Amino acid sequence: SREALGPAAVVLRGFAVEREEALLTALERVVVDAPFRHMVTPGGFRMSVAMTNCGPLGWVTDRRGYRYAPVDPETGRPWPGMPDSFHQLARDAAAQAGFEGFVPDACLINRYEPGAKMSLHQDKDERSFDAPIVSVSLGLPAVFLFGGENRSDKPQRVRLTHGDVVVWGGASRLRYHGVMPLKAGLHPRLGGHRINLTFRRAG
Ligand code: MD5
Ligand code: FE
Repeated sequence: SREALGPAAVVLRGFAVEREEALLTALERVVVDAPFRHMVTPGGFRMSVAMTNCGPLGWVTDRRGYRYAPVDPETGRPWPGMPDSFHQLARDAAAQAGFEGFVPDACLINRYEPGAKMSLHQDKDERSFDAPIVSVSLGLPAVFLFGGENRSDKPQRVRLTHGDVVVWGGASRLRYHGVMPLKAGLHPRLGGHRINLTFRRAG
């Protein structure tokens, strides 16, 4: 099914479910080369969400700031290649939401454990805001906060569960958003975690 969250934000409920085995097998290979790590914000706080990346560019944060980088600062090697199953899912979901020809060059992989959250923020480290962002939820459910153009706008709460894919484009691309602290639980395939794949055109 296809629900509009906003002017250019579409939830494709369960879109990734039939691809979960391919996605999770590919994910296991990515994290062998680029393990999950807790990055530090420019303000010196350790993020509660563990992250890694695949594809030509990876999003990183440290005391120097936020940026996209071609090399994993932890390993000194390029990020692992973007698996075909990831790339195809992102392309197919974007097309389903009306964005034909989406070619991501960055996939940020976020791993939430119980209590992990993401505070309200905007995604604005990308070179252009013309391309959409495709976000894939796997594992434990989360409450997503979908705010407005100003930090003070009261966010809508949206429950995202295993296999849900959201495509954010156009006017929604710069809206404030976040994730509420994850509630403990047990997902049959991912155990006590939520994984989010965030596909972007960054460079
Ligand atoms: C997550 N991750 O569930 C989310 C999914 C991040 C992040 O926010 O920056 O890693 S991406 C949700 C998103 C992206 C772009 C625009 C909007 C939401 N939005 O307009 O609400 O781990
Ligand atoms: Fe974000």
